[in-house]
Parts: sequence; C-alpha cells; structure tokens
Amino acid sequence: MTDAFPKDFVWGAASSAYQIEGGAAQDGRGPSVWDTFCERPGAVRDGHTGDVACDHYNRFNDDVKLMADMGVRAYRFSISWTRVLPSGRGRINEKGLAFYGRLVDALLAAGIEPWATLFHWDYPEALQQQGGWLDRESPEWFARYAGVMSSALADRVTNWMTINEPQIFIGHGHGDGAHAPGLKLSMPERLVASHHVLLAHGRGVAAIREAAKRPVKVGWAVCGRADHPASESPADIEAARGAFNAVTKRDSWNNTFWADPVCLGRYPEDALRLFADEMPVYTAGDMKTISAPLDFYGVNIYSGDRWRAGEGGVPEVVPQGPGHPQTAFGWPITPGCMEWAVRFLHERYKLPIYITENGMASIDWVDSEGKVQDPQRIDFTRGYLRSLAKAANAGLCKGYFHWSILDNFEWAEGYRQRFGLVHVDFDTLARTQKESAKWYRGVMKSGVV
Ligand code: IFM
Repeated sequence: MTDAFPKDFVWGAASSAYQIEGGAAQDGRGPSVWDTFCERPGAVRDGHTGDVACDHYNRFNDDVKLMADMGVRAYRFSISWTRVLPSGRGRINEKGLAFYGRLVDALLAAGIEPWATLFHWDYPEALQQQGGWLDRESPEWFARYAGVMSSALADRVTNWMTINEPQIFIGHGHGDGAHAPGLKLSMPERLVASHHVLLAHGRGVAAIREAAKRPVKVGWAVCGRADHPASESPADIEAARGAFNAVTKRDSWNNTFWADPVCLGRYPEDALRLFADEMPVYTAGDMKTISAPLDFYGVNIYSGDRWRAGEGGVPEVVPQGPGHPQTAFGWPITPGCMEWAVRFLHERYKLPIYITENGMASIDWVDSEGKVQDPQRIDFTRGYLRSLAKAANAGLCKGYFHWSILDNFEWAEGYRQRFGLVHVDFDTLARTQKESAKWYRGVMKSGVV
C-alpha cells in the first residue's frame, strides 16, 4: 500500500535554538530561563544543560550540508531571543543577529527553504526578572524582538511562526514547574500569563508584517489535544470532535483556549465558564490584537486519545489494550490522530494546516557496522504520514516537518530521549544519519509513502 502526497507538499525537518545550538556563552548571547533552570539541582535529568548541545552554532554549515544531503526541502528552526537581544530588549547584539543571517544564507544556497520560529521557550532571563509573561508589557517586549528579526531576515525568510507550544511553556513552565522558569503559579496568574502570551502572538504577527516590507506568511506552532475517532461512524467522529474542541480541565492542555482567541477573536464559552472569575480582565481591543489574521496554522502532533460514542451515545475514550505500541518516552503511538487533528482544526479555523512537528523518541545507537538502525522510527513515521495523506489530499494540510533533524536536548529529560533523524554522539558531537533519514529522503523526493 502506498499513498502519494500532492506535488507542492512542503517536506521538512525541525529543531529549536536551545535544543541544538550550544554556544551558550559565545558572541555575547544573554542567558535565557533555560540556562538558569538547568543550573537548579534536580531540575533536568542527570544535570544536563544546553551549553554545548549539538554545537550547531559552530557547525551550522556542516549541518546545512547534511540536510541538503538528506534531501530536506524546508527547515524549521527557532531563533534564540537572547542571542539577538541579550537582555530581551534594548541593545541588539549584532554578532548574534549575524548568525541567523548566515544560517539563512547557507540554507538558501543549499536550496532549503527557511521557516523561522521566534520563540521556542528560551525566554530572556533578564525579562523574567522583570515579571516575565505576568508583566502587561511583555507583549511589547516580544513585538520589538519580532520586528528586529523581521527587519533583518524577512527579505529572505518568507515563512514565520510566532510562538511554539504555549500549552507546554505555560503548563509546565508556569503551572507544575517541570520546565523553565519552574514556576507554580496560581490559576488566575497562569491565566494572566496566558493572555499576555496570546497578546504577544498578535503583536508579533503585526510586527513581523510591518517590518517585512514585502508579503510574508505568518502562523504559529501549537500543540494540544489530538483526540480522534475510533471509527468513521458519525457518532464516533462527533465524540472525538467534542473532545477536541472542549476545555474541560483546569490546565493548559487543550486546543480552543488558545486557538479560538487567535483564530476566532474570542475565548471559548466553556473556558469562560470553567475559569469564571479567575479570568483576567481583558478588552475588545485585546481580542482584536490577538486575532490578527494568520496565513497558516502550524500544529505539533505526537499522540492522542481515541474516542467513541459509548453506551447511550455518551462519548468515551477507548482504553488502550495491554502492550499498546509506545515510544521510548512512553507516548502511545496513535497514527489516526494525524488526519483527524488536521480535519478538526481546518473545519473550525479554515486555515491551511502545516504539521510543524511530529516524530518519536527511540533508543538509538551507532552499531558495530557504523549504522543507526531505527526501524521503529520508520514505521512510526510511515503510519502517521499515511494518515496525514488523507488530509493532505483533501487539500487541508500543506506540509510536514519531522521532529527532529538532530538528536538534541530534550528539556527536562536532558539528552536521554533521542528524536533525531540524525544521531548525535554527545561526547564527540559526530553526526550519523539514521536509517530513518535515508528512508525519509526517499519520501521527500517521491512524495510517496
Ligand atoms: O522536543 C520537543 C519540542 O521542543 C517541542 N515539541 C515536542 C518535542 C518533543 O518533546
């Protein structure tokens, strides 16, 4: 069985600055909350840090050659805010800014389309000290940074994403404290921070467009629930749709609390009921700012619950049987979530969808023949792509970025979880293409999976 994708489908791979760059103290980069968090005893597994990571900051030319050799057509990377603005605002660090110019030039020269994300969790420590996302000025700090980057790169970078996965950096960074900056805020404070993140996104969209001086495409890259139906019966589809679009829990892990304000200009009714008077005061002007029109919707998809209409039509999650397939991280493998997340998002928000991340952690090593055999990653990706092909061929999804190009710093898990298409030996920093990279090369070339 094979599935062909549309000819103009965008094929790529993704990374983020703190997870691969290293060069933490090089050329005037300022500290981010992740630098500080990694210093806290016990915060990150085995005390790992992103100080060196994959040393991509110094090896980016070789990494771009590697990507070209792998047949990567588009590369989603993020910019380290504090490499460019060491204190988050104020003085621009020209050396840091120049790095991204060189990276973009190298990508373009290799025929790889750069897709830039402005914020992938490495918030400036100096701004954190001033209140971080709790400060009403924080959207303006972000807008300034967005404008600086757009002025510098939008002549060459067409596709932009504002923020990556607010569900996680608010949920873990400001809720349970498992990620930087390690805060455990009360629910009203968390909601204030969330509202400011949404405002920052909207201000960022405007700033990117204003500084670009030519038409660019702007979106975001979020995660959320990937509820999907257990069958194609209308009742099961309705059960999954209901869950996908609901805010039922007092946490950040949902779709609509974030996406309704951005795409529809309002918070969803169920969230307003659930959080009631814990919600911050906001104005119609705020909602107008937040809902600045987007060109695309980027979504990161890994795993989701299967839903069915149970007894009397009551929606219920289908329990996973014993031994259900899972990744090394313990995340259930549920390929059907790909097609349906795209369908549900497109149906509600009417934007072209890009899968800005998808992939899996597995236990990979360079074997005695010098190869990295990762058949699970090939099978995982094949299954998810076959599911995605249905949504792509229905015209709903326009591109796919595999997470990740390189094994990298997996946040609180340190270097233990390997998500790369390319294996990195963290002692020597040697790169080895995994078998999955060779397989994915064929997929990107043929558009057939
Ligand atoms: O590594 C992360 C990435 O930074 C954000 N999305 C999920 C990935 C895997 O956990």
